[in-house]
Amino acid sequence: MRLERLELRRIGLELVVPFRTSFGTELHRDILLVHVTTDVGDGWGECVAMSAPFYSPEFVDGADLVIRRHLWPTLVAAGELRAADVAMVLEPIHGHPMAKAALEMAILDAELRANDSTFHQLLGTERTTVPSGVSVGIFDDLDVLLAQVQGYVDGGYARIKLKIEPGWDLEPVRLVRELIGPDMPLQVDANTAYGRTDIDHLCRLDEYDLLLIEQPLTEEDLLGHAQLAMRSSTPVCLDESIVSLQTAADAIDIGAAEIVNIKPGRVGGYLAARRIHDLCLDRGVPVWCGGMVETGIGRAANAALATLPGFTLPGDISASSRFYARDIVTDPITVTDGEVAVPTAPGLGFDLDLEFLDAITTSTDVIDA
Ligand code: OSB
Ligand code: MG
Repeated sequence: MRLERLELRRIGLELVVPFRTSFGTELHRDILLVHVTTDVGDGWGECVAMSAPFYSPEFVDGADLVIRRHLWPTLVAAGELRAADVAMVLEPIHGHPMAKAALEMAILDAELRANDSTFHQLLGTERTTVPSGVSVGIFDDLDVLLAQVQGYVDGGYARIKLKIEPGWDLEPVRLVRELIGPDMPLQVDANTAYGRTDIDHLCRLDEYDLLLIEQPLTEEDLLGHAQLAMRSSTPVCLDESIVSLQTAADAIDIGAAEIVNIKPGRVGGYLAARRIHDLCLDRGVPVWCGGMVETGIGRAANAALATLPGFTLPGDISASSRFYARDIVTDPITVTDGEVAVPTAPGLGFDLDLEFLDAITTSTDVIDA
């Protein structure tokens, strides 16, 4: 296909409840959508960069700029293109995986729609539903946390993930375990909030029978995670550290990643995400699909990705209503019996509610090829 036009859309959405992690609190989302028009039709992608560079170096204004200044012109200069070529064409530009992933998504969505096929069909998988987990933020008050968790248990989620940080770890985990009972899958995510000197402390989580502990140490500290993995009976899972196929392979080899969280935005796209999945499957390392508080665009694609056979743990693919009162898609993801349905619509699997999208659009910029 040939690229003809890029539309950069910024939308504003409020979260139904503030989402606090060890790196900050979010309530108002400023999301960049990319809409690509080609000679065979159009497609949409969602950039998962957040407003500020607290989770990773990317942030939404930076993603917007690198797309218009570098990524889009490079893709246009490549001429005739398929979605599978995007990552390779963009390789000379260092970093910016979330910005790259958004463009690849839009081009993949366009390509699939043009062929009247789905991402699910491209992956060639059989599963029609995937297990749904929920990520629960940090609160000022333990009672508020327990009420939130109870709500998600009542909502049918297949597993609970608690955000933790120093001062909010052993006690919330103990109380939540007591509340949900021994059989409900429970895991924690520290978003790099601890250091190597906390390894003894983190081992005290072992008594709560957690599925995994996600990214307790800094992104660069693969060795520290390997040291924790040797000491702790709770499996160590990496999120922020896994930025490429190479880091995934190395982290597994040195024993730093007993489980891998796969987020397409963090690794530069859905096709790179699939390759990391394939590597982990080959090495016998379980994977699960992470979330970045996506709208229905990213949520649809994530649900399809999670049908791959190595995704043996529930993903952070919760109902749209966990974060948003109203989504930008016509058929928002819901949870039934702990599972979300893999979308069947052509393309990445969503149709936009254009009227609502227009109502929440804060800026639109069009760049012709
Ligand atoms: O570390 O998994 C994370 C949300 C934003 C940034 C980082 C993370 C998260 C989540 C997943 O915990 C939230 C979701 O989309 O369900
Ligand atoms: Mg995480």
